[in-house]
Amino acid sequence: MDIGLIGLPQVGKSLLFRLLAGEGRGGPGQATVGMASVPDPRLDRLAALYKPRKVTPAALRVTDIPGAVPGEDRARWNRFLEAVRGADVLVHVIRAFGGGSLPHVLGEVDPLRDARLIRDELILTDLATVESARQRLEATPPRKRRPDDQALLERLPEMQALLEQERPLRELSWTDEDLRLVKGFGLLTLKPLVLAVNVDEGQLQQGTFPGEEALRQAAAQWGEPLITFCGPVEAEIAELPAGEREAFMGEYGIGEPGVARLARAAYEASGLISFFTAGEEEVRAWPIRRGLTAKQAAGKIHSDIERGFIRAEVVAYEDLIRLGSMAAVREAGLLRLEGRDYVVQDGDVILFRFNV
Ligand SMILES: Nc1nc2c(ncn2[C@@H]2O[C@H](COP(=O)(O)OP(=O)(O)OP(=O)(O)O)[C@@H](O)[C@H]2O)c(=O)[nH]1
Ligand SMILES: [Mg+2]
Repeated sequence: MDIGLIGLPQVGKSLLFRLLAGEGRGGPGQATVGMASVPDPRLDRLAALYKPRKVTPAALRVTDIPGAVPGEDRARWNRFLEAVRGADVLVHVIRAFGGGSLPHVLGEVDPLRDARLIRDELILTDLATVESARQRLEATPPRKRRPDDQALLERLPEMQALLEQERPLRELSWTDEDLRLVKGFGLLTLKPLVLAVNVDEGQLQQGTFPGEEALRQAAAQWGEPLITFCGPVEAEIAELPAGEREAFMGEYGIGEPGVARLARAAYEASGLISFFTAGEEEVRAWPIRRGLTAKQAAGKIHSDIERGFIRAEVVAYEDLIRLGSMAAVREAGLLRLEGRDYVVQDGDVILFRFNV
């Protein structure tokens, strides 16, 4: 799963990237790649219970994509789209922070305009892709069409109609089979998108930024989560010793770093859930796609555990925390023995039994 940081130039993407993933790998003008951990308060509670040697949060790949202005530099814009194709979830970083010494690339600071601009460009790009695929298939004589072509021809007009209404493809309902059919197209508006608004210190203190209400209304209508953060303040939080962070954030009226909320929003938007493994050695969160079976989830840990799967011993996170120990869970009859086809739920704490 790869989160792509997208947006106009000079909005704070690279600063956000460093906050999420540290230095990363890549060159000037190229997409930079790193790993971001996804903070989860449940993991901390489990760690407090087990006091393990090691605590491992879920992690996501993050790509910092150099910003581009639609319609300005074709080559740069195409490089931008190419990088966007490679991401699974998009975080659109939008500038709300005020002028100062750095003018906005489009002049005025206007968060809703920027959100619309990128959204509309991604929709237009998909429309062009869908139209040309449709024309190509319609021009192919029926006897020369490949097995998938007929199914595609049935699906493409609906996609095109939606895009023509300036709405993204993620609004349609997609089966795994549909997704397989369009996989090669690299459609951009199928990807979940999170809006990340970069505010300045004054706006953070006031708890709002100019244009917030209009942007929130649009985001709600689009079904896109919206997170605000202040790059420079986040950088200060990250530098503080853990014990001083809470008091510092309290001065700004925030309970949790914006980057933590953002990582979690991207994680949730991508359709991932977490199951946990917990012991004296390690407490760990494992990201999986919703709907995976116990046997498939075991394979995320090690292929041997999947192959030799016997059963999963499962307790819900809430039950374990409420009762305070595995022994108490067992006594209360809340430790479930599940077979290979059990569908893993978010927050399951699992011990896999297997033989190799
Ligand atoms: N005032 C203020 N300046 C910021 C903030 N975030 C970033 N900047 C400044 O904006 C400039 C650009 O920040 P970057 O993070 O490099 O921007 P970017 O979005 O990666 O830009 P491109 O890589 O060109 O697309 C830098 O000079 C930062 O210091 C912010 O929250 N407030
Ligand atoms: Mg950058």
